[in-house]
Amino acid sequence: SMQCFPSLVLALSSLLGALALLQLSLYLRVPSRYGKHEERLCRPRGRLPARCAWFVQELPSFLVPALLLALRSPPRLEPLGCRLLCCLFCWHYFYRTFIYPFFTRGRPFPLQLLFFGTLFCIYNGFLQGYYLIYCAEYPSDWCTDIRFTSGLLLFLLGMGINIHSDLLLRQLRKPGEVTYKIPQGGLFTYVSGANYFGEIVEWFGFAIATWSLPAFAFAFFTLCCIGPRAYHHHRYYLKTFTDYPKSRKALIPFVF
Ligand code: NDX
Repeated sequence: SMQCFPSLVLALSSLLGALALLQLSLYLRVPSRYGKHEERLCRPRGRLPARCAWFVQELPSFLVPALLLALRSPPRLEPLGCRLLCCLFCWHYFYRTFIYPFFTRGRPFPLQLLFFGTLFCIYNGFLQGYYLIYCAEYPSDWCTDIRFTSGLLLFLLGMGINIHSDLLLRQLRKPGEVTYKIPQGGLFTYVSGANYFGEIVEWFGFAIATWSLPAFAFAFFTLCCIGPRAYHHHRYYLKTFTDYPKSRKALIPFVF
């Protein structure tokens, strides 16, 4: 049966960190080509409805750790920390897989990116799940440790911001509409990438709560992936809407 190989965790986490840097160098200059940044030339044949695309792409990040958690024999009852943290990860991806796609009013998603997105979700789902279920060791009072409690708080806060902001974006469109408007309300009052800000806070909270290399690597990946995207969204809005609120920042309220 499976066991912990620390060198595997180290290798997979390092590769995730390297992918993060690759993304940063690619996407600082040009945004990844989906949603409002898709090039007009793209043929409709190369796309899948947003609903299917997000479901397929994010499913492995829920399924892989959930299966690892369920199938481990003997089940890992101790310490509580590992199961709880693994459940947090699955909880986010339960939302992203089974709830978010069914309400999205997004444009069809490019198949090529869907392919890489799915690969990424398999990879990361395995890394986080495998680490928490087979490798992580926490003292029995981890749940009262300041890292766990503050990290959990940040995770919940970030998730709240992310879900609320996704909802505000969705309400900008009637079903079937694909036009872009100026997001209003919630954290959009302060930043153009409110949903991204929430997601980034969420995964740094998760990293602090798990205090692990794989989780910090993933938080860093998230920052490098959607941080530049928030900046490109911001530039798009400034270019498109002459009445765009001048005081609004790209990603971090009052700062950047
Ligand atoms: N999926 C994470 N890299 C990504 C898909 C793309 O979960 O090859 C990373 C995620 C993947 C990426 C994923 C990994 C890296 C990939 C990349 C593609 C290339 C890249 C594979 C897996 C790659 C290397 C080089 C390393 C191999 O029509 P529309 O779609 O624009 O409509 C939008 C709508 N909307 C508006 N409606 C009206 N008016 C406006 N002004 C509007 N503005 C937006 O709202 C959408 O329906 C919706 C949200 O749009 P947007 O653009 O704000 O968010 P989006 O980027 O679609 O993300 C949706 C949610 C969001 O909450 C975000 O935080 C989360 O997913 N997310 C997204 C990406 C990654 C991620 C989280 C993470 O890293 N944790």
